[in-house]
Amino acid sequence: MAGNRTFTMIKPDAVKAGHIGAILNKINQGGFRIVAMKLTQLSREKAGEFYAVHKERPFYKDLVDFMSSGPIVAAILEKDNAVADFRELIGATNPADAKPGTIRALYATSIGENAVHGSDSDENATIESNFHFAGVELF
Ligand code: FUP
Repeated sequence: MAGNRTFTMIKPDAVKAGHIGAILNKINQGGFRIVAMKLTQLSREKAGEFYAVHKERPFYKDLVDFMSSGPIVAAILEKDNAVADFRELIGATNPADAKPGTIRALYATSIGENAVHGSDSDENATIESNFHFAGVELF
């Protein structure tokens, strides 16, 4: 079952710009079922923990500042081949490289403020889902 789930966040830029509804629509049209979802805001500490893998990268501080700058929507999504199919739906990390019609091509403004997160492996999907939804009922 873990292989059929991925974790996403609609990031502060997209929430602020009023794109929650449009992005959820793309997610549903892409064949994903929402099994958990919440509107929340990450503290700097929690954002730093979530992106700890990037701690040594030059963009880490900006990333943590940005991800804790406003509300996000966190969700767990279910579909066959969820991780890979969702990465396809969101497009490349840099919206300039994202295929037309992908969520990042439509709604991201820069590589740093790129509208959505999608897990990059089944293992990380589980870790990231637990990070936000440990103990929460999944539907
Ligand atoms: P992705 O898996 O597509 O979200 O991309 P990464 O895990 O490589 O990067 C995570 C986040 O770090 C990105 F969403 C935005 C930020 N980032 C930058 O700000 N600059 C970079 O050069 C790479 C990533």
